[in-house]
Amino acid sequence: MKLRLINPNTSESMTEKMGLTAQEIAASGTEIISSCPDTGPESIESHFEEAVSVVGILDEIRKGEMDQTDAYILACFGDPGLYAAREVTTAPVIGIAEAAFHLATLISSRFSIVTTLGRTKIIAEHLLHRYGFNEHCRKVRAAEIPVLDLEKDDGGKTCELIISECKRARDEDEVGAIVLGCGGMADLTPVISDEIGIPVIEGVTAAVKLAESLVSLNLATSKHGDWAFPPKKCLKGYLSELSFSREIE
Ligand code: 2AL
Repeated sequence: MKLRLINPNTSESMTEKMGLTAQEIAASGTEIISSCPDTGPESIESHFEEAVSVVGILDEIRKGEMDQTDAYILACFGDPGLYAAREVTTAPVIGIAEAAFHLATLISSRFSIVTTLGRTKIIAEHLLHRYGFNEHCRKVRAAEIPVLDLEKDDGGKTCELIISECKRARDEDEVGAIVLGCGGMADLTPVISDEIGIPVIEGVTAAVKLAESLVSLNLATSKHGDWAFPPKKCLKGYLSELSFSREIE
């Protein structure tokens, strides 16, 4: 099967890194195609950056629809544009935050999230509420790392900050598992897991396994209900090129 991993930010190094992590965990018959939009923010740490990333994400879905994609992964922890993406394709679309929350609750009744910057905590909190995971999440924590610092070779300093915050979550929050709150942390999971000693769930790998499950079970995004294709209408200006709703229908 063919899974398209869309990095909603425009960092090519992060896209490549997440693609490699996804391919490593994927089943032998799964091909991971990783991509990021040409235009948009280089990292997503605010409501504004989330909002402006969505058109690029939908354009990557448009490209995927021309390439027989079996399922999509949105590899940013804010799951930007997830419901819009589900509207424009029948293929399953998995956001890494939602995927991680689901897997976490299957192995522990309570989890904490360790994300990047304090200002992104509210984004994770909105998602917990939206998806119905509030009861399961004890605390959203931030290691106070800008997303792009995860791309720097700093001799492991950034990873140490994440490990320290994960240890605080383990020792203070009464949780059985920790969810890592950024796609850029995907490759660090084995190192962090070894240090923490309780399950650490990371969204990119969680999403690969959920996408594979849905495709194997022949389950597609339902078009009966609010994820039906959007109504056919004229998109003006630069959005006129984003004509996938008409192509799909
Ligand atoms: C993210 C993420 O996963 N990628 C990005 O650019 N911003 N969200 C986050 N909370 O760090």
